[in-house]
Amino acid sequence: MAFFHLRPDWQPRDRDITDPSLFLNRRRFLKSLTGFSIAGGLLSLTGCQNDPVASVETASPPPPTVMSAPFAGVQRNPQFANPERVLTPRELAGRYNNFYEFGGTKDIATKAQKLPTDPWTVEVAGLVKNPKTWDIQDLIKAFELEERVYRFRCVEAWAMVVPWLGFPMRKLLEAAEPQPNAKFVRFTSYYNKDITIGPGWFYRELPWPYTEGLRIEEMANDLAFFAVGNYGQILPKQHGAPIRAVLPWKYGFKGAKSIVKIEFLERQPLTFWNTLAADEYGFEANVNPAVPHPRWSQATERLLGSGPPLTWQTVPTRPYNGYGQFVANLYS
Ligand SMILES: Nc1nc2c(c(=O)[nH]1)N[C@H]1C(S)=C(S)[C@@H](COP(=O)(O)O)O[C@H]1N2
Ligand SMILES: [Mo]
Repeated sequence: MAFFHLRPDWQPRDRDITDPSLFLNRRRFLKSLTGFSIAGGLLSLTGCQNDPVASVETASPPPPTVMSAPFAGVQRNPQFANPERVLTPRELAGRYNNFYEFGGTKDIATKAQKLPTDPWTVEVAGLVKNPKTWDIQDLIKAFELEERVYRFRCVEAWAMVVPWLGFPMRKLLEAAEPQPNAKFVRFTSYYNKDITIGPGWFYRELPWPYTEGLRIEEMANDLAFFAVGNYGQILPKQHGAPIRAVLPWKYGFKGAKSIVKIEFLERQPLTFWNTLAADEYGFEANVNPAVPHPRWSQATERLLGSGPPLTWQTVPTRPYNGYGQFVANLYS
């Protein structure tokens, strides 16, 4: 099946909707690491006022997704059909991205189009009975796909609601059969210094490739998901095509994009953000309104595109991003 030969019909727009205050924080942090500024354009101030009227914490589930050909017949999992919050418009989710390999600005949707996704393999390695290098198309065919509408929470205190297409991580775990001494998993993102790593030498100093990790029990949890599409279409490159992790009870940085390697390990792995600043980006990184980030509160979050047009609505942050019933027992 010519699955990933198809290109998403997504088109970048000229206007950037970066939120300056939050973005500058991380940018300042990156700058503080070396004392050099990241090259970048002026930030737009459009669309940053709240819409006090919009009711975004709605109880009605979003309408069914129109599935494009590769996903025809894929069903929404009824357990994850109602995020009790308005769906983020696809075009907003697809142009407000973090993908530092392509730079520190919010226009990486355009820059990420350089990512070569065909051919693509995912190596499953380390402490497993069945190590295997999967062709992405075989990997997708191996597991039944489903749709899940998840709340998503970035550590920068913005949030969105996205319908992802993919399969639970547990299915890959069962296929790989970790050995008893495998306690952690590490995800490694695509890295090619000639294609990625943003502007200038500064980026070469960061601990590439981007890596993230989980405890095995976290990977086995119902919520842990590999996404290969969203909004009924194959995953746009800026969202981490052709396969990325989605861990809705954790801050967004835990969800490594464009995964090329999945390794099972005995020890907790070093990860990208944790290596840069362990006090700011913990390994566990569960969404928690009671624990502020060292440089900002996590008590509330700003919902991307939650009012007309391009406004942000401030809503309370939920413990575990509202998924405590699934995961709280992992942390007792
Ligand atoms: N490889 C890689 N994965 C990544 C990142 C990144 O910079 N590189 N950013 C993370 C962060 S901070 C967030 S919030 C989410 C953003 O996902 P989205 O752009 O699809 O919304 O991707 C995460 N995964
Ligand atoms: Mo993030």
